[in-house]
Amino acid sequence: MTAVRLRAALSAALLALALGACSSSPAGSHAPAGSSGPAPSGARITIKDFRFQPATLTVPPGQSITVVNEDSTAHTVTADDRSFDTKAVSGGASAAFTAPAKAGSYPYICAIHQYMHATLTVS
Ligand SMILES: [Cu+2]
Repeated sequence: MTAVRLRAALSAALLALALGACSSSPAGSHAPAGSSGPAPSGARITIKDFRFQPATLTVPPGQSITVVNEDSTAHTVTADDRSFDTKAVSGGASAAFTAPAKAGSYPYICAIHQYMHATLTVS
């Protein structure tokens, strides 16, 4: 008899614990997966509103550069001299390329929207 009562009390306590754990976990405290992982250690170019940000970026030779396209249309990061070219990066997607090994100033455009200009400086 007492064993049955004990078990009932136990399961009630467990239920309360489970409910408490549930309601104490704030909804939406976690960022959606993929949108904000650990910050990449390399450089980054963000494309937004048909503009490269920053418009001028200076990196060491061979630096890995992440390109994040925050527009809804595809863009590219294409060096005028073709020393780098991400090809089309879909809207909302990201890509990466490696900065040239040779120091210098590398103007680049979006090959799809050729009025989009920016410069990568390697030094
Ligand atoms: Cu574009």
